[in-house]
Amino acid sequence: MNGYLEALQAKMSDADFQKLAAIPHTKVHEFIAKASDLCNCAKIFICNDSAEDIAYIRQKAIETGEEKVLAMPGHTVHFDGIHDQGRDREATKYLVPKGVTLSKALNQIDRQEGLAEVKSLLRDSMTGRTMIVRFISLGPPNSVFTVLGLQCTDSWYVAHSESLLYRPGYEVFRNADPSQEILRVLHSAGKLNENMVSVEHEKKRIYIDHMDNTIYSVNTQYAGNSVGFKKLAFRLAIRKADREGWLAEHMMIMGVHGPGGRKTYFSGAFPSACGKTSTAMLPGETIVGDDIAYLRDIGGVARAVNVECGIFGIIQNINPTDDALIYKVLTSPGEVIFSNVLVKDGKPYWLGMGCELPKDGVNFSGEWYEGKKDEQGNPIPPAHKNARYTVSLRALENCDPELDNPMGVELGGIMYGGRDSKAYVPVQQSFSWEHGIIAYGASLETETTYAILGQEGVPEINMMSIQDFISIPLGQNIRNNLEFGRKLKKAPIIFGVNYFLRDKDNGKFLNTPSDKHVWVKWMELRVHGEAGAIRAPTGLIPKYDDLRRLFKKVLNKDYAEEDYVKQFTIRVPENLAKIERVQRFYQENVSDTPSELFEILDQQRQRLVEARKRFGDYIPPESFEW
Ligand code: SPV
Ligand code: MN
Repeated sequence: MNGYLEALQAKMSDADFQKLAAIPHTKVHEFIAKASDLCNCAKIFICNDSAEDIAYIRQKAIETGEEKVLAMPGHTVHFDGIHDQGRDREATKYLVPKGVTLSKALNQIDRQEGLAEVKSLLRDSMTGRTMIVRFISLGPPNSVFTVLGLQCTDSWYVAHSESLLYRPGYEVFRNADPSQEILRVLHSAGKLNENMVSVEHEKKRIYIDHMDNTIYSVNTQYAGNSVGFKKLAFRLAIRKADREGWLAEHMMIMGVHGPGGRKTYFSGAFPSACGKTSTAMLPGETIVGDDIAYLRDIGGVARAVNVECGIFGIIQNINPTDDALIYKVLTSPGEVIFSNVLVKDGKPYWLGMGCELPKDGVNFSGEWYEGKKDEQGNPIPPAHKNARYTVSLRALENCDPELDNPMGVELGGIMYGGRDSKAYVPVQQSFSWEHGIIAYGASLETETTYAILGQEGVPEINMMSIQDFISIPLGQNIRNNLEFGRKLKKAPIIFGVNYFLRDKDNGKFLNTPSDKHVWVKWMELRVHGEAGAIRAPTGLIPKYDDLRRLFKKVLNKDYAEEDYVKQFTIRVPENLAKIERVQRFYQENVSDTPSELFEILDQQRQRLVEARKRFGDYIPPESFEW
């Protein structure tokens, strides 16, 4: 026994002590002992992932009032405070030692200063409470992809969410080589009000100490800030991947059915609220993951796993017509945690669910009634736009059977998608791996959404959709991606997608949400060389006839040529402006940008300028068919 275990014994039952003692990592004991001392918890609960422990955590979440039971068996609801409804960029900082700076684009604070600050906020934060310890396997267990995760939290809701979202890791820890690296998270919800909601939002801090593989999170409950293995440990995983030569990505993974019964796997990076989950969940296709993927070169091919095994998804606009599969899960018995929805008579309601919402109920602001206003006098909506649901992927009918394959799935294609109302066409294929990484991945721009606190609709660079999570110099990340594909015997084909293009005259969206299914099927054919393409200045774009056939087959829709022309017209001024913004961003913010980025974008500019000379500013796709 080491001194740490002994020190912990007083706060644990015999059973919990035995569970912890069976884990041979002194580092684990040390982390828990230091967390316990700092936060001054009354008790410690060790979860060994047994059915009993898992049920106990859920029960405690209900008993403490962090979750309330809803009418449907298995359903509960959790509320986050009015100022805690999304990931918080301002409060999230990287701790950097003296003399080191990460890219200017990242929020950072001196390590010593930051540690002192966050520790002072965590000090005694668990007085009178139980600290829950969870062991997680990020990625399938016993696989080359497996990464160990350890979280201490005083929130039963957070621990419960982890039961649905992550693979159990207790046995993995027990059997792991004690020298193995562990990603660690210490979280406290901080001071709570009578509704069990964190109140000291101005003292919310999420600090990333990559030198010690530890994340500190305090005075927040929103899962993106508190469930350590979502975006928190992801930041540490990006560094680990950088050191070890693989990729940790903000990507969904899906299987797409092609002709002759084949299935082709794709991964896709999209910033929050840009269609990532809804792409992964397209009916008739299969879902491997909707948020975080690890990619490795195995035998010369790119293989990927889902780091998680559940979904913390946006519930707004989920309705029986557009999202039949998930709607069914959300309205049937089974384990679901709703957050920040409206509750009336034990039933959850959300915006865009396809029926009328009650005029009163309970929501993230407490008792809610139509016309209720916030402190600034703005009307409070019945449910938050970023209201979410948490479910296990296994609850979905179309969960892919390869979810737990320790070797992952082989990727045929990779998509990058932003929220771009002006420039990029709905779908295009890159000319090469490098062109895809630079022109679609590194140039990914998006207009800000409600998933992040702050103003909406502002266009900003979101490199490979990991701008908020990147914990290494941005240029280094681009280089890692370029290298990764170059080393493969067969690199996945890279596509750029954009579900948010608008008509330049009337501002209306040019596509409906279901159209993405056609783009996905087109990409599947392209991976196998079974659809044609037109060489446009920004990439290889679909031919009308192929899309017409696919629209009929996939959606039973007649696709008008006029719509095709509007959607796939190359908008030269908007594309030139985009290149300008991207290059400026990297020039001004990223000192280690590889020169290849500027070269590839210069070539794209050149192609656009030449096309403009021949065809003008707005070039219908058929002009390039020669
Ligand atoms: C996202 O916002 O990208 C999410 C939800 O997937 S969060 O857990 O908040 O990151
Ligand atoms: Mn995400």
